[in-house]
Amino acid sequence: MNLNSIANEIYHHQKNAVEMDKITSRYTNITIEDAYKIQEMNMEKEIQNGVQFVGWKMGLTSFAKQQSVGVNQPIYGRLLKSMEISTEELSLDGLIHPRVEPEFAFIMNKKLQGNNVTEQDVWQATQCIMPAVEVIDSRYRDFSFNLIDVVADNASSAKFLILKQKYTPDQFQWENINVRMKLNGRVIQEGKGSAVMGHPVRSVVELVKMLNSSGLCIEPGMIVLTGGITEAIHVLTGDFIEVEFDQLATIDLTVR
Ligand code: OOG
Ligand code: MG
Repeated sequence: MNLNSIANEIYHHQKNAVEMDKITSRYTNITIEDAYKIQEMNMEKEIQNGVQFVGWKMGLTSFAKQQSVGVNQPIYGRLLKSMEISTEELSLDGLIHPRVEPEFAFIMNKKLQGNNVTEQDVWQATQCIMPAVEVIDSRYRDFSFNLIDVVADNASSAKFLILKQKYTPDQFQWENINVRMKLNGRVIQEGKGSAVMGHPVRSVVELVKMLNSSGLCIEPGMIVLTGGITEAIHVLTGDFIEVEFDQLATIDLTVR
């Protein structure tokens, strides 16, 4: 088993938007550490190409998300500047079978590192919180994978959109914010901030601890997506998605 060649294979499928078979069905000895290593190797390729590494995403931090993909523990992935979309138009070019999910984005202004980090530490390092939408797109056939597969595929990262409106950490009780996703005018997912580990701030705490076990950290200026609040919804060309964050804002997405 050669991690470099597995990383190259996944990278090819990410870049060409072609489905692939799970790596765990072919490399039975592969470990979760190998999967994070593969993720890192592929991010290094992007950095070599001049793409900026802008932050981290947590995934599978809510029961709804864990249930929907059948993986029952949180994972993290890497966010690149090239994944960010800034208009409320979602192009499906380069995507296989995308899904959209509501998230909170934390913008950090201090370094966060170590195994003893607390919620208090995270609040002190949070510049602002913004409503966000993540577009995930597993490179695996039928969007089906296990823990190791999805980590190696950068936690299904594809695109993300962060609203311009910035909120200070103390402006709302984030665990009480209700979120609704409408597809073509019909509500199809509903959730609440508390769906993310009881409170989205805990997702950032958990991220710092997970990163620390690989000698990594959150750097000042980085974005952290704290994980889908509801299940993700499949989108097709022509769909209109409204993601409503009560008391905050609505993100409209037109799929092209
Ligand atoms: C894995 C990525 C999960 C989230 O917010 O839970 C994720 C997947 O569902 O494909 O981004
Ligand atoms: Mg997500």
